[in-house]
Amino acid sequence: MSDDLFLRIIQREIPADIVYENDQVLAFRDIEPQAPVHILVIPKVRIPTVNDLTPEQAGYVSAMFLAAKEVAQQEGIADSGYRLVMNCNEDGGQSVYHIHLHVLGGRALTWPPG
Ligand code: DGP
Repeated sequence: MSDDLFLRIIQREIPADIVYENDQVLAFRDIEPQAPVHILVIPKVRIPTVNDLTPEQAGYVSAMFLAAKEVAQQEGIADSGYRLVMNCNEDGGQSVYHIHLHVLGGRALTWPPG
């Protein structure tokens, strides 16, 4: 059994509310939503943090952004606006070590973050 929680979601070992999928990425609702729409977009390969990204994996990063755009349209927040966030390591607030793009929207979001 993998110790990578999000790989276990990809492998359907852990249930998730999946909203989008293609051959490179999976998107599902965050279990602790911070906004009316809070979806995580993840690559279907294990990349623990942004620091681990290689040039060969760049296609996954573009696939994540394209999926985020699709999800925002699906959720009806593309025009009102949304935020894409990726946390890295402890000071960045990362808690799951499989890179993920947070898609947040459905309300006005404050800036700068705390
Ligand atoms: P981060 O702190 O940037 O690493 O974000 C991790 C997010 O993952 C956090 O918002 C909560 C979410 N999360 C953690 N465990 C699960 C889970 O088992 N299922 C789902 N859907 N989301 C999870």
